[in-house]
Amino acid sequence: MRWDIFCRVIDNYGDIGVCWRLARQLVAEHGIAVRLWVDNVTSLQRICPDVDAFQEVQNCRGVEVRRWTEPLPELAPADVVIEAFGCELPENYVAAMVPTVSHSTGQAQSRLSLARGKVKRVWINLEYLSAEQWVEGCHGLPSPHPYLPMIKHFFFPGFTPMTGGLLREKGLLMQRDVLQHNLAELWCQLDLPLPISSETTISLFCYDSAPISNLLDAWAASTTAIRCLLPEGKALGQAANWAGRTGLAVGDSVQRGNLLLQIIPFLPQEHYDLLLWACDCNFVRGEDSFVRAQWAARPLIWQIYPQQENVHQIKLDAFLYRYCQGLAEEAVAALCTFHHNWNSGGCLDWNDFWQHHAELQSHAAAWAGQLAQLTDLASNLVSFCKNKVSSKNLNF
Ligand code: TRH
Repeated sequence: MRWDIFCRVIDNYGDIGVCWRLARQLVAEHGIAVRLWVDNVTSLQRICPDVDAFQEVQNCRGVEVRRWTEPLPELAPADVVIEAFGCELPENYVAAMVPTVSHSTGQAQSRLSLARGKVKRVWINLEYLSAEQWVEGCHGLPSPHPYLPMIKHFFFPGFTPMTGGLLREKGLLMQRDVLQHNLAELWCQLDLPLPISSETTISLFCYDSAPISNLLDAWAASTTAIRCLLPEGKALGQAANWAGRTGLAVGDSVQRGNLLLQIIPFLPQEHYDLLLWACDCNFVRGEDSFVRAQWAARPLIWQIYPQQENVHQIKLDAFLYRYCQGLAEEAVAALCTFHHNWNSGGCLDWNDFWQHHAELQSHAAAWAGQLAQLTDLASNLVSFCKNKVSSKNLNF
């Protein structure tokens, strides 16, 4: 089977982060030949430094990475076409996808089919992740093309068996467990010093709309020592202002009160996982880091990607509602209050939140265990597409 994944980088790294992870997993675990079309190869290079941002076509980790330019070169579409996050496929590619249904039979039809590639093709719109209830009802639904004889299917990631699930590589959790039991090795792989036992380590990945100064102030006033690891990126400007510096760069550190703030490089995607596994608490954002923080089985604070008319607040609450099941009332209140304030620029009471850290930690581990019972997204997607291909109806 051959698959084409199309990814348009809107902003940030989430779209390509998800597509890159999916592409690698399809190759490594399902033996699928994947072409990943991305309009901004530089963004991919940021999360995978082995990628050459100037190449039109290259092979990286078994994935054929191709710059998406329009019009796309004339080529035979793959058996499965993934349109990531409604990115809209190139017109000439869609035209080439149209099935070659002929009324002739036998040899004539099969020759025609061969000439234009396989007739049966699956077209998937891979959607953004949401914990909202309606996702279950929409996952897998068909959407007929307005004028071409083709059907696109919506595939929704999610947190329940009625959805497409979450990306999770084979062996990921075992690898996490091994390294979380050997923290010296984990910090060594990150090329960072092993924290002292009384220190709370926190990774911070957020948009610059977050109340970063409030957070750093709250940490400086923490009752216990905190080491914050801040990867190079959008938050650096605000952190520099807070520190009273003209700028902050990789390698810089600032000590204020009980907080030691350290600026670290933006890590390759696999190394970022290690950082999440290593830290006691992770501040994450968007979609992909948010999911990876859940696999890290450590307490997390999520900054959701802001949407118009505060639609994101509904998505945030839908997640909190699911995540908080089984957590004691006081910890729920502290977790929700902290999330709401972090996402709306409110006042942050770190000590109130972190007093529940032991409970939050065991809850994070239980949550990850519960999610691990679900089939992973790549496997669900492969089964879904195989089903569609074997369906009797040519147009599915
Ligand atoms: O970058 P994001 O804010 O992406 C967002 C969201 O996906 C959002 O839903 C989407 O609409 C918008 O993009 C366009 O956050 P996200 O999803 O966590 O993606 C970040 C990626 O960067 C993720 O794959 C992890 C990776 N990363 C590294 O590889 N190294 C690092 O050091 C860090 C901090 C992140």
